[in-house]
Amino acid sequence: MELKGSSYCSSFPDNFLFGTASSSYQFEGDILADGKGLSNWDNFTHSSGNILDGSNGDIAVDHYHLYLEDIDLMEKLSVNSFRFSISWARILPKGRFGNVNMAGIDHCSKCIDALLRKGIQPFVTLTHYDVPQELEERYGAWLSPKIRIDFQYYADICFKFLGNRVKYWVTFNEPNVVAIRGYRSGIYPPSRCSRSYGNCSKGNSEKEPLIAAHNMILCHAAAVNVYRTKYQKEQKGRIGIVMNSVWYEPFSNSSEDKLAAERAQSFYMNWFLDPIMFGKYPEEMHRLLGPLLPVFSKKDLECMSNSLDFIGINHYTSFYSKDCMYSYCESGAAGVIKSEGYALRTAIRNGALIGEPTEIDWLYVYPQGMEKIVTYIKDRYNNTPMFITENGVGTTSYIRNDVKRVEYMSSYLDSLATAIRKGADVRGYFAWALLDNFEWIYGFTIRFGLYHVDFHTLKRTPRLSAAWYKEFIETSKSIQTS
Ligand code: GBH
Repeated sequence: MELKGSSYCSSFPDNFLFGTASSSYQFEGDILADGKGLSNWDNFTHSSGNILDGSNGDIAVDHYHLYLEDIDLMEKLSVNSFRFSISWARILPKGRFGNVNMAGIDHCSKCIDALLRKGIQPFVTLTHYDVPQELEERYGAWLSPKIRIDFQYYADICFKFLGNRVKYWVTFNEPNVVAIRGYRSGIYPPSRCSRSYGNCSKGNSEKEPLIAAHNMILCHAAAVNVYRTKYQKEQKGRIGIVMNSVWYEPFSNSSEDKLAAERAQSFYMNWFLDPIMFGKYPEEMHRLLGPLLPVFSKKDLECMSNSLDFIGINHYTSFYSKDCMYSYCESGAAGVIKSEGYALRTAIRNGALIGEPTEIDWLYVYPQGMEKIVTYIKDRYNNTPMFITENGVGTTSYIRNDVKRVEYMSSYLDSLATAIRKGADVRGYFAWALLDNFEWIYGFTIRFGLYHVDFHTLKRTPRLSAAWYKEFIETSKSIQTS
């Protein structure tokens, strides 16, 4: 096998976590097993027209039953960590309005024990897009401040029953994507948006993303607060949040485009990280949104700033960012441009793409973006410990000899190694994903796995990238210890 990429020579710090990532809805299946309640995603995928191939996560890749087999695959890959999420509705089928489902907790407990027996650290997310449908129906989930009580209660239960074995907790996966896709474009549940932004019958694309985000930030802070006051001292774990990150490269050298790229970051990632770290929204958001931006009360602020131990970064792609504040932008509805900080996101400049296109419409190969986004976060957030909680590339074809995926991972890891050598405190990397799985609105049409999954027989077969990743990890570990 030919192994491309100079990252072979770069060493990662001692105790660096190399893992693969997953999420409950995309992997587990058996959505009614052992007393589980329905989630917003169960509800959404069962309404027709929402998922490209009409599929759903009822079976997904049956990880709920095949987890021991999957952990064996991880052992073969030589990974020392596994990122997965807990399905909130398995633990609390009706949120705080019903019982704690001990069968759901037992299942998580068994997974964690099985991982630890193989020396694989669990890296556990509390919500990866999914919430109990009950909470959506009772009070509109993220749109209501009531969700804080539910999320804090749920987090407390997870820490209580599982926290003695978990050293890494994540409150949210990509709350920025939840806010944008659930409440601005409406393409994720609860499908809310204004007509001018998408195709929804109810919602307000200007206000609701901001409200949902605000409540998610408060939920995050509440969960961290419970962890720190009740559990952290004894359990000795760390807690953070995972953001979707895009590197925004200024469209030109003009100061207008540089400011636009800065605003794009503020309206996407700093939107959450600034309040969590500094107790306030980015200055640009205040300036451009004015009274639309929700306000933190004095009491909220008490438990908010510095409310994380690490920043999780999902990074896949980069875009150019073009100014629309000082100059006129022809494309994009005026409202959309405003809600993205008057910065237009585009992959093309003077007829050339920012990077090699892939079979995924939003994903361009721009490995330098990895070093740039990590360095950006390091500088803005005082080199808070970071984990690359997702990175990878998808294909629409069945391909087993996935040379493109190997090239992608190799070049992004190389770029990450450069950031680390220049001083970024990055402590782990998780490939998305261990297996092909249910890719949200794309259903089963996009494959991100190091292992191919036959969606009929559910048989897992390693791709070239699995062998490559294994060798990469083993080489890095041997450099660390030599
Ligand atoms: C991650 O999402 C998810 O965490 C994971 O579950 C998923 O399977 C994986 O990536 C692969 O897609 O329209 O403003 O949101 C990343 C999905 C899709 C989020 C593209 C950002 C574009 C910007 N991303 N999207 S926006």
